[in-house]
Amino acid sequence: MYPHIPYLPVQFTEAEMLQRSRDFYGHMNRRRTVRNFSDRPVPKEIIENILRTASTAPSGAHKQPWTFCVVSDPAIKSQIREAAEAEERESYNGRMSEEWLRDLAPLGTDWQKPFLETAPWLIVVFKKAYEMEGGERRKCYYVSESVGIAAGFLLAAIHHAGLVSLTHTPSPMNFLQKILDRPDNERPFLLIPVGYPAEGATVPDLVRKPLEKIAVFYETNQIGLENG
Ligand code: IYR
Repeated sequence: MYPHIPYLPVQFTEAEMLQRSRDFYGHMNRRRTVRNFSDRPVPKEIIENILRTASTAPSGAHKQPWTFCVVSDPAIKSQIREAAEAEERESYNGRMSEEWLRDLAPLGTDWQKPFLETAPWLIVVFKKAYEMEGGERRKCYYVSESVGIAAGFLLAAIHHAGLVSLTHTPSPMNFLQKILDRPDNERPFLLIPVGYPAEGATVPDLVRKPLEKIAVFYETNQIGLENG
């Protein structure tokens, strides 16, 4: 067992919590997936802090089953773009269903992925199907859940820093394992370009579902109690 230490609670008054929860929602609601990136450089230390934040995510048995591969090398970015576009070209020209293409049409995406070279940093998130420890295979648990949560923290940290990201999922993306020379236990999960938005960048004017559409509350039935 780990030695246990007192939890240091982050404490606020109810009024402060109300304000903070509102403010945080307002801040997160401004996050948008951006597809047009500026090539303006972003200091490495900002990226390092963002990655540290991502790695604070909870994970099954605290295995932290993720590796973040961070690419700024233009030669590697070009290789990634070329391989991603080759797969995407095939996907858009036959591998994706009619329904899928219709669902994507409002977003205006296509097989071309210039942002893979323009964005100053590409973060490639790998999930670890298992871990190697001293030549031995060790299990990881709830890997997709854990890495999905870490990726969520990553996107929030990128936004919090004032940068933009794109959750890109070239498919299939095993080419990333080869280009980045990752071991057998690591599988590519998401490819996330990070940087500043291009000047004049636009985003689709989409609407997020209201609370009533995304949440169901089960509370004590006050009327039932009074009558019962
Ligand atoms: N991977 C492709 C297609 C794509 C799929 C979904 I679902 C999106 O929300 C957006 C794009 C691409 O990156 O273009």
